[in-house]
Amino acid sequence: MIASLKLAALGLLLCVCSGLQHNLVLEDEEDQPVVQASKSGSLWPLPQKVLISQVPFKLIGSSFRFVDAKDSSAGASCSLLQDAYRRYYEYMFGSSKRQGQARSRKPGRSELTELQVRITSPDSDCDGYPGITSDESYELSVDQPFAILKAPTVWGALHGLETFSQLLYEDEYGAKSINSTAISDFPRFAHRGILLDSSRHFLPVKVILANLETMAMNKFNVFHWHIVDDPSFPYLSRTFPQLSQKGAYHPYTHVYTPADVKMVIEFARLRGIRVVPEFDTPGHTQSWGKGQADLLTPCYSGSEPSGAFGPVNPILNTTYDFMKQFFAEISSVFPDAYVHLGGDEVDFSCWKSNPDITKFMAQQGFGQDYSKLESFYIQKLLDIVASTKKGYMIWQEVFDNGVKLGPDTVVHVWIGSGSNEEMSKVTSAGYQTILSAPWYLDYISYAQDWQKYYKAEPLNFNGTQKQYQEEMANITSSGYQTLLSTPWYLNRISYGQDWMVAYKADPQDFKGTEAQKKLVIGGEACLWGEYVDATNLTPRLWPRASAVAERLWSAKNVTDINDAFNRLSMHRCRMVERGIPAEPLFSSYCRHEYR
Ligand code: CP6
Repeated sequence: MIASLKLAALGLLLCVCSGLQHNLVLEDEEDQPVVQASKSGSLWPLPQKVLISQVPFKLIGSSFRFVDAKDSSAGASCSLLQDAYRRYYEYMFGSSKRQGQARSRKPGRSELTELQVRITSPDSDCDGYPGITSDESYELSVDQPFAILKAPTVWGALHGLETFSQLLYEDEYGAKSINSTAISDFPRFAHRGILLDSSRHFLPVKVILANLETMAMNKFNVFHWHIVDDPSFPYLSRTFPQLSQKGAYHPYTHVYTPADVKMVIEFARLRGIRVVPEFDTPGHTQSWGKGQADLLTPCYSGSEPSGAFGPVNPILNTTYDFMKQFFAEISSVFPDAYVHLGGDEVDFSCWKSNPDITKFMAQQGFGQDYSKLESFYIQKLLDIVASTKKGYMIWQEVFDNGVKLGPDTVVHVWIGSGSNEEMSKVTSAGYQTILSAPWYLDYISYAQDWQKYYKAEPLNFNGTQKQYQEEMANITSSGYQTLLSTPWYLNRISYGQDWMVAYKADPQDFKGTEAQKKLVIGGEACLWGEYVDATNLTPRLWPRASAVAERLWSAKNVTDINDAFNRLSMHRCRMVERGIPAEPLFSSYCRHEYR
């Protein structure tokens, strides 16, 4: 038994990406991973049920084919599937140009030549869009004479193809094999998202597409597009083109045209990913004001307008006329059943300064409670959006302020890492919820940590504080020269393996009933854009977001951090091999380094 496990482990060590030597020398032995091959190879996120045998089959690019099963409800006419076959063929065997002649020789006895794909439900969803209720399950059997992938819909088939490609491994001569395997898989949570912010910095479409591609490798299924915010308005609206003309960083080069948006949505669809756009109001709207007069509240200094503007002006009818037209467009441009309406971080100071708002507050009997005014606005906005037949997501403040929400509203929890008290509150009120609080991937050491480095002073070591300063004092009092590096480790935002913190957070880890837990539909990793643009977005996001991917897909009890480390290291090398500049987890190497 033990001998056979060792053999399996050896076999797996030969996997495509496992040219990794984890010779870890770490400060905190207990928390840290040890050298070991996972019995699940390089699978990430880990499927619900996996049985990998020790029986290997050879795979040869020139004779291997993806084939639509005869009784499949989606075949050659399903371009989504055909497109996916091409993608996965290239991932597995490299660009088709390098492949030699077609099947001229007879396949060997232990060779696998076909993966048959069968969509079992009469409606394969090939030409539709994925949604919150889509069936993403699949079953994969790798055996002779061929492998079989069965899934009710194309969405499950896409996940199955990714898993199949992850089973492939390479020996030291580059020969590819796959072991006889049985997998039955489905996600633990239906909403598994990534938030990208294209307002703080413009993100070229190319970067967005590369991240959708990587999301598919990690079985993420929601792209939460925080498309506009205070600094810029890059969404080119057909109805209100002046919004981006005036509000984008540049009216032609830093905008998403209708064609760009279409491309993003279709690219995502072909990978089973929903695009949920966020148009955040009434706060975070400075850029809206540039192209839409009278939309924002004029702030006052004393009895005069100061020239500054605050949140959306909630007391004008024109505001709601605008929102009606604007969200009518949004609901037709974005096919997903949900839009995210924001509602976070509303600053009341400008509203407080404005005499017209003060008068309105008195008329409405709101007293000094500006969250009542915020609720007044949101209430009207929700009714407008509901009339476009869309569901909506909102940040938790909207719920906290007691706004009456539609029954299918999704409350997005982002405040307070760790303790999930808010999840408990939201679900006991009967609302669906998703968690982001522990997954601010930009929040490791949020803001300008260069200032910390800048402020550190090598000669400031009389007395107190930092250990390194004491050390400097010791060394120099013995008469030696020294130079300082301790406060200037710039290679990591938060030094060490911070993916583990994300990995350990569980959205359902709060006190509540089973009915409450069912309302937790998933989570999102957020990469806010203040410190991120095309130059650093991808390595900052991956593989740290992969930790979130496994938490949201795999079974609750998949928590072995050593096993996760081993699989994730290999998964990261696989992303690198596929051209994604995902950063390393720790000292290691990949067989095929990033080029
Ligand atoms: N932008 C918007 C942001 C944030 C939020 N909304 C944010 C706040 C605090 C942190 C990170 C991000 N930058 N529109 C809050 C949801 Cl730490």
